[in-house]
Amino acid sequence: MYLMKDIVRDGDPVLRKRAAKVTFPLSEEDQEFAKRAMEYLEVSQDPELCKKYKLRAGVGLAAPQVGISKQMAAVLVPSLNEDDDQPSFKDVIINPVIVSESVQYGALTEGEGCLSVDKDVPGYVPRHDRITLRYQDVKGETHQLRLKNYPAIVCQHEIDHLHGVLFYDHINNDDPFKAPDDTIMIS
Ligand code: UDB
Ligand code: ZN
Repeated sequence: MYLMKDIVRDGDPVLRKRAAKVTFPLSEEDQEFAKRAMEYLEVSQDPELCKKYKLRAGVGLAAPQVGISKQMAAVLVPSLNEDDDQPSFKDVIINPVIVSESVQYGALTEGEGCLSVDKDVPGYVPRHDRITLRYQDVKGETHQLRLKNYPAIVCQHEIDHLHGVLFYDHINNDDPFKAPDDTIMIS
C-alpha cells in the first residue's frame, strides 16, 4: 500500500497537469496503483492501523497524488449509516467523466482538505450536489451511476485531481465562506 511518504505534496507540478487517459488491459503499473491506493484507503479508515502506519484517514486518492499522471482514482466512501457495513461508494474509477450535473450546488460544512495539501485552507468549496458519473473499472467495464451529496463531492474532488485542479481553487478569494446563493450545506 501507499504510505504518506509516497504522496506528492502541493507545489509538485504533477498535481497541476492534465492526466492521460488509461488504456486497457491495464498495465502492471496501473494495476499496482489500483491495489495500493485502495489498500491505503481501507487501512487508513481502520483507526488502529491508521495510527500504526501514521496515515491520514482518506476517502479518495488519485493517481497524480502518487506521481502517476493518469486518469485513475480510488474512492472509498464509508457508509453514513452506523449499522450498515457496506460502503456508500467503493471503486477504482478509471477515465471518469461527469456526464451531467445538477444546477444545485453543495458544499461540505467543514470545508475540504487534501492528502496532498498539508496546511488547512478554510472556506466553502461549492460543487455540484448531484452528478451522473461514467467510468471504467479495473476490468475495463463501464459503469454509469448517479451520486449525490457526500459521495458526489468526493468524486468531484478526485476528478479535479485528474485535471490539475485543487480544492482551494474553488474557494472564494474575497470571502472564503461565501458560496453561491442556493448552495446546500452537507454535513
Ligand atoms: C481525504 N479525508 O481523504 F467522512 F472515514 C480527507 C483528508 C484530506 C482529511 C484526509 C476525509 O475527508 N476523511 C474522512 C471523512 C469521512 C469518513 C472517513 C474519512 N480527502 C481525499 C483527498 O485528498 N483526495 O484527493 C479529501 C476529501 C475532501 C472532500 C472530498 C475528499
Ligand atoms: Zn485531494
